[in-house]
Amino acid sequence: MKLYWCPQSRAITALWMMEETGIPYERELIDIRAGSQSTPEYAAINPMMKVPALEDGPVKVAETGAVLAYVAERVPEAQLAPPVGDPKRGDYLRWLFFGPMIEAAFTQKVTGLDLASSTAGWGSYDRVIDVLEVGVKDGPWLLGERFSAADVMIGSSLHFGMMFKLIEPRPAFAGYVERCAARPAFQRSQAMGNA
Ligand SMILES: N[C@@H](CCC(=O)N[C@@H](CS)C(=O)NCC(=O)O)C(=O)O
Repeated sequence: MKLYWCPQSRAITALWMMEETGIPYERELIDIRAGSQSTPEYAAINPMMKVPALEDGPVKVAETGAVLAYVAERVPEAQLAPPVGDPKRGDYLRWLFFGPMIEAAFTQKVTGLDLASSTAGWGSYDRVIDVLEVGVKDGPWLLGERFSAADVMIGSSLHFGMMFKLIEPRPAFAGYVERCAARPAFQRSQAMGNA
């Protein structure tokens, strides 16, 4: 598998995921600050011309949640996804695809966008934050004792949100992000991603 990525970008989430699998993979730098994403060659991999994106033989995957879902299934031995039929599968998928809700909530907070919660797909900033708190407070992971790709998605978003003070440091968030940050794969991805 080849991960298209760039330091100091959302691609660090996918990098963390690749590191969690423990398998070898290639990395190709797309320097988004130099405009390397805006080429017809890269648009053929991700039509949105953003990082991350993944290539696996003839398969091309873009969007962080999709990359994580793909990798979790591609490397079943890493046990980063409850299999089909597992009672935890529903919660796993819900959290795996919850990343864009958090992003929308952060955007609402930063811009002060005033939108009825019945109209906004994410409800409201407060609703997203409260639901997240319930999700992470018991721990150690979203699915209990089992770490999964969903933690990579939510852990990354909460780490980012705490770093940039987009969420209040509630004890449940601080504890969860601390547990994520203690993982060697997280630390390797941060070291590469912030180099
Ligand atoms: N929805 C995308 C967002 C990816 C994204 O926004 N990537 C930014 C870097 S943080 C990017 O590639 N920006 C370059 C550009 O838009 O030109 C995902 O979740 O993967």
